[in-house]
Amino acid sequence: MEQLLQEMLQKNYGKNIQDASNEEIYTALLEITKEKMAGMKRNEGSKKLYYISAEFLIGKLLSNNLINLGLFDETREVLKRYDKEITEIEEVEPEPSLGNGGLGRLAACFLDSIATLGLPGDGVGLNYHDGLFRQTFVDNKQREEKNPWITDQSWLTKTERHFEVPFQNFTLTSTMYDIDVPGYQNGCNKLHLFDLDTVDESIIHDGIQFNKEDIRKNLTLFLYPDDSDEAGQLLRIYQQYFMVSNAAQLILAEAEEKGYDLYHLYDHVAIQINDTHPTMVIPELIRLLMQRGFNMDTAVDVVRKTCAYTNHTILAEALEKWPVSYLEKVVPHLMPIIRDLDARVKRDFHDERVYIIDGQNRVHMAHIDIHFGYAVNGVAALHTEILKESELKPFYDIYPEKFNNKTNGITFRRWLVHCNHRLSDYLTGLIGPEFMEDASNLEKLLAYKDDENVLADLKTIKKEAKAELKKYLMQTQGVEIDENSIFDIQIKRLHEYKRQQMNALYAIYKYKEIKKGNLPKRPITMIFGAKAAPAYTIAKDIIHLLLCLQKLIENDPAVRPYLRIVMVENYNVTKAEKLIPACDISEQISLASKEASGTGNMKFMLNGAVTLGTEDGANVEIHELVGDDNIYIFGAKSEEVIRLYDTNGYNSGKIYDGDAMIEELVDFIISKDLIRIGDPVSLARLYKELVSKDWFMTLLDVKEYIETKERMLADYEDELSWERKALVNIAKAGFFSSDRTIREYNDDIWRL
Ligand code: F58
Repeated sequence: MEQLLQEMLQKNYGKNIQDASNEEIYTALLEITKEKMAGMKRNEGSKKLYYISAEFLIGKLLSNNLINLGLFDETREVLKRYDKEITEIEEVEPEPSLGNGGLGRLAACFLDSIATLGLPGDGVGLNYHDGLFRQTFVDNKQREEKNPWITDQSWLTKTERHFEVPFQNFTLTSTMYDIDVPGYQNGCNKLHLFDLDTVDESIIHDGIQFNKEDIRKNLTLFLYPDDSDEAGQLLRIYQQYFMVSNAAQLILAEAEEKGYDLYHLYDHVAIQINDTHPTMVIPELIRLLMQRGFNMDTAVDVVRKTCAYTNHTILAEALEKWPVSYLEKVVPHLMPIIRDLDARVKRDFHDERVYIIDGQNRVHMAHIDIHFGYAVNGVAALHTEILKESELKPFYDIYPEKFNNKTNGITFRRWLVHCNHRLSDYLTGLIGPEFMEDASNLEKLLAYKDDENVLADLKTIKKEAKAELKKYLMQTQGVEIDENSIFDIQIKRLHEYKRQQMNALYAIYKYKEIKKGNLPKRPITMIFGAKAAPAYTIAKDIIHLLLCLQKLIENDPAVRPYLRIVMVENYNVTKAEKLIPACDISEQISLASKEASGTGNMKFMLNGAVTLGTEDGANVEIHELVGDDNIYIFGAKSEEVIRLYDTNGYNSGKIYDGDAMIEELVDFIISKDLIRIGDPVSLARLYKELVSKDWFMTLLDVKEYIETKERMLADYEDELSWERKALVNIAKAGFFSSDRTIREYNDDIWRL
């Protein structure tokens, strides 16, 4: 590596390592890595997977690619010899802004595991120039800015592949960009990102505003552009069709290049539809096969044996339903096919809950996936049960054989080896390196459960990570935190069902206790990271509340030494990698039944944090694995929550009126103390939402939440027993390796 780096720096800049800047070293390493990946063997086979997804939240790639190529340690050593830190070189790399949350990060973990297992499988998505927005805080509120990430030297390689994508009045020519996905000690796959050469970033103004009608210029500017009006919704349909038409054309082109018989496409291709955004790939493939001479029945049959669908949520708002009139405007050539599919369903089933086109002339995208795909999976055991027993019950009754569970996973290369090399090195020393190949080997750690030296080492490792986070927050946001405090962290999309507002009520509780003189044994640092969708008003109000509380406490010398709130600006993968190793308490407090799985919960556990959570999503499986002693569970169970929804039995106002403590906490949102700092309209709106609606039942669980957190904080003081909990969590995390998840997808669904 030393020689390669010297040569590259000489060639590019006429410099040696000693004199090169971090930018120059980064670029040289990028080029070296790209060359190495270009020379790698491709994962091949007679059947290939195409994972189509609107999001791929891949994070920075340099370190991970080096790890998977087996070059990381060597590179780090070479740089050290020249007094350079690889972590500082990495700072130069922009983070690709191609995802929103768990769904997109899952897709990225899956690409890593697919390549690592040697399976032929590529990702297909869009090359958003400005990604999801970049978040800044102004006047204690979220502001959205564009988030450009594509630079001259990047991981993207422009290819010679172009496809013609037809829309109602015009046809667009796409360009395919590729990012190599190297497996860990295995072959390489690709992420294909489609784009338009005519996209024009200069049309963006005032944050993230732009002309929504100018499709040639705006198509791939943003992920999830504002869809609060018709033009915005049409733009999303344009994006989705552009993505899937390119995917379908690529799939057929590759199959034809290999000489496959398209009548047996399913022997050579599996298509995974990640959430409903890529659903139009079904009618599009049918259309393209019919262009090649298939009749409709045969095309439907082939496509049905090729496509599988993953559901990531039971929230109605995310199950897309497009008005027929919108589809007619954007993709009129798909409508005859969609109508034909609808007619088939209406012919075979007399239950309007399973129709594709409903009585209000809306097309239910998930229904297309379920009828015209061969597999439907949920992403954690509880979630899949809820799909089968309530949300998708009418479909489960028709097609029980299609439904299956695939509990999510995370790649340990990024979420342990890369983000927490101290812990990973230590584990390797203690239990050997086999866990890198087969994560279930982490259980060997259980042998040290009562070894005080090991427990003390784990504590030291955590402390070092906390000190590092402290440094990072000082450098990036100018806030100074106390590394001896308890780090209590909630990082995830801002959504009412995830209940950041309940955590805010805890902060209010603690603030008031401290004011009364009930000081905690140890200071608490509450850390949040979250972006709110730009049009989601209440989510933005919750961010405002958190920022106001942060300000209130910062300026209160009586409270500040004991309680801090830090809202991390522009939370993303890079920041998650710094926060997770430093965490003591992992907040997983969604309303039971609402969080399909969660994956942050797995990352925290793997890094030795203890979960404070509800019986929701994958928390249920974490609980089963670690046992009652090593997790803190509270709150209503999913059956109760579902019953409350079904019977209209929840009334937050009643809880508020009937409990003086809850009333006091909620009232604080509109107290003089906060109104002085914040926007009275925003705070009052949130207050009103909680007392008069509270759709995600914050007040139902808040008391038990506070009690459980208090117990947890007290338990933290018993050092050995806390570290034992951390150890058990690490040891039991092996199940959540995405290598396991992908093996299951392959065994049960893809059969590559
Ligand atoms: C997430 N979904 C689930 N959706 O919420 C989480 O429980 C699960 O672990 C994860 O998928 C992976 O299965 C998610 O991130 C979105 O970001 C939506 C995208 C479309 C707009 C609405 C949000």
